[in-house]
Order: sequence, then C-alpha cells, then structure tokens
Amino acid sequence: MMLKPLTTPRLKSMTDPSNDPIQQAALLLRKSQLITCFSGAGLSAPSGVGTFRDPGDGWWSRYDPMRLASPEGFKEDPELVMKWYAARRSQMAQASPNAAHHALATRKDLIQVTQNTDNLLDRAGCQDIIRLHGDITSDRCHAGCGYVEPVNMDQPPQHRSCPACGQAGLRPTVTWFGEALPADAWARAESAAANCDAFIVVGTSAVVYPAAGLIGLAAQAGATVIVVNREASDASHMADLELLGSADEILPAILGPA
Ligand code: BJW
Repeated sequence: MMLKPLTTPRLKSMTDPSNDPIQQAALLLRKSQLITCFSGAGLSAPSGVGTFRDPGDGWWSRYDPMRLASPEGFKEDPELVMKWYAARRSQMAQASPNAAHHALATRKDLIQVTQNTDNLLDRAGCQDIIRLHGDITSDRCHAGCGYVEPVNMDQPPQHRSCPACGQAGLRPTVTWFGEALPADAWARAESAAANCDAFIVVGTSAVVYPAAGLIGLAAQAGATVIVVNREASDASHMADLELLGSADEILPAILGPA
C-alpha cells in the first residue's frame, strides 16, 4: 500500500474521508503490538531546537559540519566547537517537550530510537530511549581516558582541558562525523527495527548513515513504515504511509486515543 498525499493530510481528509491517511495510520498503530519510533531533529523543531539541514535556518545551511561536528574540526579549533555547543545547549535549556514528544510518551511500550542528543523525550516521560548520536547534556575526555561530567545546560561550559588526565579537551558526549555509533545502542536499534510491526520515522532528512539504514532494515523485515515529516525526504520512497506536516500536529493525531 503506497499512500502519498499530495496535499496536507487534513485537506486530503476533507475531500476523501474514506482514504484519510491520518485515520489509517492511527488504526494501524492501535493494532500494532511492537512499535519503534526513529526520530530526528524535526521532532524537537516545534520546541525551538534548531535542525541541521533545513534550508535557511538549519545549522548546516550556515556552518560547515566538518568544522563543528568532527574530530578534525575539534582538533583544528576546539574553542569554536565548544562555542557552537554552548549556543545549542543554551537553546535547548529554554526548550520544553512539545505535543509530539508527549504523544510518543503515551505509548509506554514504544521503543524510541533517536538521533537527537537533547533530553526532550526523557522529559516528556518516554522510557525506552536508544540514543544513536549520544547525549549533549554531558562532556567527556576527547582522549578517551573515561572522564565524563554532566553539563549545566543553563550556563554551558567553554573549552577546557580534561581535569582527570590533562591529555585533551573535554567535548560533548555525542557522535561526530567519522566516529562509530555507540555499539550497544546500535545493536539494540537494529533489533528494534527488525522486530517491530510498525516503524514510525519522524522529523529526519534520513541522509546520515548508518542511522538512516534502519528504515530499510525495518521495511525489509516486514514492518509498516509510517513517515511523518514536514516535507518529502530520503525516507519517502520507503514509506507505506507518508504524512506531510508538523510532527507536533501529526503524532498526537495518530497516537492519541481513538
Ligand atoms: C520537521 C519539522 C517539524 C523540520 N515536523 N518534520 C557517504 C555515504 C554514506 C555515508 C557516508 C558518506 N560519507 C560519509 C559517510 C558517513 C557519515 C554520513 O552519513 N555522512 C552523510 C551526511 C554523507 N556518517 C558518519 O560519519 C557516522 N559514523 C560513521 O559512519 O562511522 C563509521 C565508523 C565505523 C567504525 C569506526 C569509525 C567510524 C556518524 C554520524 C554522526 C552525525 N552527527 C550529527 C551531529 C552530532 C550530534 C549533535 O551534536 O547533536 O548528528 S550530524 C547531524 O545529523 C546530527 C543528527 O543526529 C544527524 C541527522 O540529522 P536529522 O536529525 O535528520 O536532522 P536534519 O536537519 O537533517 O533533518 C530534519 C528533518 O526534519 C527535515 O527533513 C525537515 O524537513 C524536518 N522537519 N521541522 C516534522 N516541525
């Protein structure tokens, strides 16, 4: 079944209620026993947290990702990298979970596989969260001595050396380009994608690998893939149902009570 509404879901339902993709998705999710949600920056965008690739206001429209989110960039200019993380951390400190995070939290059995490094899913009450790209709320030693410390998100730190070994700077506990994803998180994510009935993809451009490969894995394993995004993305061609619109409007509509 391929349903890709050309208009917004709400407009479509006005013209053809029997074929309303929102109702189809809601019914499908009510019948599903194992649901995995794979999320990206668009999930937190309605909370005021910046995305990476949105034209104009995405971080990568304004800055070179390799200077800010790679080991090479950190080696070249650690002060710049930590200034960027301080700006993002301050933005996140002001943010609260939106209706999409809260809708995801209503299904306690739902497994969250997220590329997001913010803590908005936790704060909404989601319980099973697999973080593919780490956690921006702590810093660790870049040399890998094992030192980790929580960060005050209201007053984020600038560049400083590791107080434990002094061999390198402290950097966010996130996954940068060219770095391997946390092995335990990746193993759990693959299992959650391969063993679910429904795989919801929300707010991601689906261009960053290996994370985006989970969508194909879920589809090949037989899950129904529901894509929720503001616009068409690299996940579109794998969608059984594609719902174009804002996550904070669509997720409550498909996960809320009947
Ligand atoms: C809404 C909305 C609303 C807006 N409602 N929707 C060539 C081919 C394939 C792969 C590669 C390649 N060359 C290099 C690679 C590998 C590389 C990669 O994938 N690069 C591609 C980009 C080309 N990947 C890696 O390097 C990964 N590691 C790796 O491969 O390791 C190999 C290895 C193995 C063993 C040893 C050593 C190495 C690591 C990737 C790390 C990504 N890191 C970042 C930043 C760090 C985290 C942080 O600081 O927060 O992670 S980059 C950035 O992209 C961030 C995100 O998690 C990630 C994904 O972005 P996301 O979430 O999809 O955001 P956007 O902005 O792209 O999309 C938002 C979407 O939402 C848009 O579609 C909007 O329309 C939509 N939206 N508002 C609904 N209200």
